[in-house]
Amino acid sequence: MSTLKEVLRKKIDEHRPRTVKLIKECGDVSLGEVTIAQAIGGARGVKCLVTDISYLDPMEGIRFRGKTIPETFAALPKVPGSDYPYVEGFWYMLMTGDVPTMEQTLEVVEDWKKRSQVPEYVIDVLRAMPRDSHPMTMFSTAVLAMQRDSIFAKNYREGKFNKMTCWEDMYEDATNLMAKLAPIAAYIYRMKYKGDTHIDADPNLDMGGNFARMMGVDAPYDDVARMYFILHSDHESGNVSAHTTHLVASALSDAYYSYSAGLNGLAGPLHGLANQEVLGWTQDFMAKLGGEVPTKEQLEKALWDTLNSGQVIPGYGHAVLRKTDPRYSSQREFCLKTEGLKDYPLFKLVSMIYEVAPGVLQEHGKAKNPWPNVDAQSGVIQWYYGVTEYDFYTVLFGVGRAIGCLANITWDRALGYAIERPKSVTTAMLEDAAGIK
Ligand code: AMX
Repeated sequence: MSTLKEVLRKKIDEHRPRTVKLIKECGDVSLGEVTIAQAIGGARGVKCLVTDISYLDPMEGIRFRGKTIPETFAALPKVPGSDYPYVEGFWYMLMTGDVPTMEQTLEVVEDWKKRSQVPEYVIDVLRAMPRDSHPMTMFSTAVLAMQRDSIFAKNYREGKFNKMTCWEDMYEDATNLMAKLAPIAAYIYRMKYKGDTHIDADPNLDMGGNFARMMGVDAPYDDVARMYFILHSDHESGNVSAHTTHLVASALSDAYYSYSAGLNGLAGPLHGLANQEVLGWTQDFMAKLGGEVPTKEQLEKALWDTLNSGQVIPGYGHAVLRKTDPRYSSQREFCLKTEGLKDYPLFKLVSMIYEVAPGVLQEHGKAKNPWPNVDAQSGVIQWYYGVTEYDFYTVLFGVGRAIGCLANITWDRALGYAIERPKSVTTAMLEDAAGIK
């Protein structure tokens, strides 16, 4: 039995009475009313989800288990010779709320290694797909294909479902899936873009190190991977990928069904695909100028042209945040401290967009948040290290996002969260409520 699972069991036992008490004794306490604008407008700001894995403050940005991004990076055990922590240690922290010791972290590293072998049938499924399928379609299909191996689904089928212990099956599925996602992503990448050549994992490396190796990209891409996966892991529960994963899991669907669904939401241009869109927009714009870095005036005009043609400026705005996304800042800092990257023309252009776009969006007057989100910056780093196939960027996001989504649905099971079923009303009912009929 792993230390992580034992610590998690203790945490779950301690936490359960809090949830039971809240429902039984305080269930009628109101968290606010729902307006017509919220009912039509994507439930923005409606407080109806519960998670302790992360919290998003509109002004401060994300905290993982109470820690800001710099605090998270500072607290976790680092990979020897690296400035960045083990992704495996971060998984331990999101699951339990505790910062693991090096020993506890290395236990997870070993556990993931044992579970990381991608089944041959998944490779067959990927190879049977048209090679020009979007990599997100391939990634989500690979996750769904593995559903046949779900321990939760098997035990449920065999009548072994138990409300108090079923989180353990979810935990096993979540860990098995987490350990395989990076190798699957790297396999898709090399099959689609690198002449179908593949590189085996090195048993001496951690998840981030092995991902860089299997992608075929040299250091410091291992650090980029660690940073990227941690930054993209979780953004509380209301975003499309996390909410979809939670919603599907609430029907007692297993981790594979649930996360495959979450990935399909992540693939949308208003969500995870935005990082691909940002780079596409930026590259097209530079190409029109013959590869030159533009002047601020040229950039301002291009931003207005985009808005006037009815499109959004990708990488800007957010449903909750009202300032620069600290995940953007963290990646920007990486660029500024990395020789070569800080003078890279594409980074300079992205920095220039940061100077110009918020003013343009403010003048345009629609977006509630004119500041950049995580996606405005991440593609530049990938491009710089030679991962130029930007169709693939959302897959990277999907590997990272799994950490948060899978930790969340493990806790959902542990706390017995109910099947999700909000109530609909008709347009006539809204008109009635508003007194305009
Ligand atoms: N460019 C142009 N218009 C924008 C805008 C942008 N970057 N961001 C918001 N707006 C517009 C909206 O389309 C909306 O217009 P409408 O009233 O005509 O429908 C209006 O401003 C109000 O929107 P909002 O309340 O500020 O944002 P939202 O909560 O509805 O949507 C988001 C949030 C992220 C979808 C939106 O800001 C957007 O489309 N941004 C660009 C895409 C992007 O970067 N997505 C990635 C987000 C992070 C992530 O999930 N990976």
